[in-house]
Amino acid sequence: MYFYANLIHSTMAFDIEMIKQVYARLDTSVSNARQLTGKPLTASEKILYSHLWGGKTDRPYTRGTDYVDFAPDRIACQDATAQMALLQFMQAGKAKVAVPTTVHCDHLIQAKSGATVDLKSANSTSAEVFDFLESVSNKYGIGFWKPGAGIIHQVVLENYAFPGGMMIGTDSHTVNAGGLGMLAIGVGGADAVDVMADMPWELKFPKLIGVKLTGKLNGWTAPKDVILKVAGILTVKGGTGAIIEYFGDGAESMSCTGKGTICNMGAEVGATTSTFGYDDSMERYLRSTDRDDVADAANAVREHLTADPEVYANPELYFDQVIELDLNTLRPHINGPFTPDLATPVSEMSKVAKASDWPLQVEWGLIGSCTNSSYEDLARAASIAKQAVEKKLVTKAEFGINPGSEQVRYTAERDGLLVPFNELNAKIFTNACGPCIGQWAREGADKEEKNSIIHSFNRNFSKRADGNPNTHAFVASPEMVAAVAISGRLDFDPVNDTLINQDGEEVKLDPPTGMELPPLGFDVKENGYLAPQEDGSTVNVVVSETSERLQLLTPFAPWDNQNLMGAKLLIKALGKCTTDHISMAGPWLRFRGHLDNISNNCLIGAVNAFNEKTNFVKNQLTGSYGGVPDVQRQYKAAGLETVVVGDHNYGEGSSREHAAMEPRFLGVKVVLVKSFARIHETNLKKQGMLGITFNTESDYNLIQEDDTFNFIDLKDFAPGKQITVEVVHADGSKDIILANHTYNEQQIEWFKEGSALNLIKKQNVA
Ligand code: MIC
Ligand code: SF4
Repeated sequence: MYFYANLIHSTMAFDIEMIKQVYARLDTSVSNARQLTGKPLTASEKILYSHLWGGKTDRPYTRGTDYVDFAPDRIACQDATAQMALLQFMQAGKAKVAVPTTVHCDHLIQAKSGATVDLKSANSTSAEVFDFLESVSNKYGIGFWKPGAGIIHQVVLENYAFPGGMMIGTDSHTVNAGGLGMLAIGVGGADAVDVMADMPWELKFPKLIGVKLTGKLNGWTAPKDVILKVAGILTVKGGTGAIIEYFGDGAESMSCTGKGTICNMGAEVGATTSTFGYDDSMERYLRSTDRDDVADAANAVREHLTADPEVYANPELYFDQVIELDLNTLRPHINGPFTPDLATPVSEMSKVAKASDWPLQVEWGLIGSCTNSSYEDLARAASIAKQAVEKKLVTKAEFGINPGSEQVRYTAERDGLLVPFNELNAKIFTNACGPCIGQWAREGADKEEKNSIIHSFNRNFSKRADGNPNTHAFVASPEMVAAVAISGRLDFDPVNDTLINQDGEEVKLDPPTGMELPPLGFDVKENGYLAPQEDGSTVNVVVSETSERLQLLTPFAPWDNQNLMGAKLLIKALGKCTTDHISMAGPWLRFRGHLDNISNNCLIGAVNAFNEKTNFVKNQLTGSYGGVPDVQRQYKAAGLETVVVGDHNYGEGSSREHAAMEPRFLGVKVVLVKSFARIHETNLKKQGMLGITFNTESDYNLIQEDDTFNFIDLKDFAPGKQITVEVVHADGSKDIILANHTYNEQQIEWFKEGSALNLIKKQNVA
């Protein structure tokens, strides 16, 4: 039986012994690494070198080149990705997970009427999935956070993250835990399965980007503006393959949850992760979240939990790239629409929005998501909402709020922070992802009208929040979201503009205020945590054969060791092709545990380069056009393998491995693109796909609609060796092009076996 573990651990942080062990080995591993590299170390390198699989190395690693095996301390999974991760883990033949692991139910809860009603309805619509996750967790020793407990990354920050630790999570925003000085990295489920099954976790040793923050945030500027600005500088792929390490007096002056916001949105620039060195703000946060034991243990090894002083004194000597931001002069920004890196200072929004023809009227202001739903976020946004009430302003847009966790919500309610929002008729949704992942029953969205919304989330890809391609979603800090929603204007600049109130008076909003932590401490009645049984061997996990939401996995077929000949082009995707384009979320989240059913969304959002339409590709067998999954199923039925061609940063965004498993399941064999986003590239490899890049980018232009591909030297697949692709056009003419790949020996084994999981199974049997 499950029991409420908060009764047991109330004076102790979760897994404190594991944390102490990590700290106990720091001294040796850090000095070893310093000696090997012959230089002072960044905070990131200290964490990397103290988490090597097997404990140590005898040579320094080359950043951006060497694949390294790591031993993460813990794993976090959310409901939408955990299903596939755990379905895979169930095949690995283990009795228990090898490292502390948690599952968080947060993605599958729709925001419609408000928390009470919505949670009840999610608990009934998704009962089958929640029950499955609960029983698998119970069986394999995994901590389970029930629906309504909160958003994975807030719950992790409040309970599990610790300075100097390394974790992986099956969600790209796992990186949020960098706010507490961790290296936390988003991965696909198959990567998590490796670690759950007591195997090393492999990562290319990242490059390092240093961001020096000087000065202090002031006025309307918030931590969010730091990352909105950095996103504008680095763009959606500028952080690829790198860890971003923030430092400087500006970093120290910021709250821990504010740091979390900055790290969280590092996912939007493609960074492997982001982090900060341990400082007082983190200590305050640990103590306030009832983890004095972790704070004390961290204080005892403080020097190892941040960079060596020489590094921050001369960052250009130790980082691959350095960016400097002065917080004194940083201004509030709004990013978007459709991409999180299009940064516009609020003061210029009027000009830019008019020139770009963005709808100026704002319909909704949404506050929440894992990136901005802390106590401080709610407090600062509430200070704006309160002014609106006091200054008799009528809110022009609707408000929706998703608190980050039950602990945040309970404490915020106790401290009266929700009162002004209620007075503005805001909808307080469940402590869950909600609109951020398209779980939003927005009235009228089906009319597909052009409109603007503003939110404090991290992603704003087309259709993401409400499914409407004409919704222009803008990203800003919670306090800016509040101000813009109150004014109802995208170009409202609270620093300079005034508003007219109910009495016809001109009023101005004062800059936000708000405590970083609750003065009376956090509190919660029922945190929603269920601890697993000590011995789960008798727990039965049931997956019904007729379920439309869950399906046991059938292993993918191994490679036949032959050159791949006669593969047809399925789609040549034009421009941005994120994981939302490859495997849409929103309504499709319900099929995340059923590979066959979810495959019906495969690439339906990708734009076909030949007709600029979505989900409309030529079937080379019949000459007719159809939806991508349908056409692909016809190729599969005909025994033909296929190729997907794509542009830059293919697979940007989420960690969802469905974006790799679906094409694999349907019979796509190769994804050939200009460049990949990190997690997606690994996901493809794990699932036994061939993910390769054009050696000459312009060769993308050679690919035509009726093309057939021959991979004429695939038999010699080897690390560092290019792959030759013969592209045969409809008129019989041919182009020979070269493709690059980043597979190492081990990853080629995955390809040979058909998937990484097949290899694990084989090794377990052996
Ligand atoms: C997202 O923000 O896109 C998600 C939904 O949290 C994803 C995970 C998923 O697709 O389930 C992510 O960021 O990894
Ligand atoms: Fe949930 Fe949105 Fe955060 Fe993803 S980005 S974990 S959907 S709140």
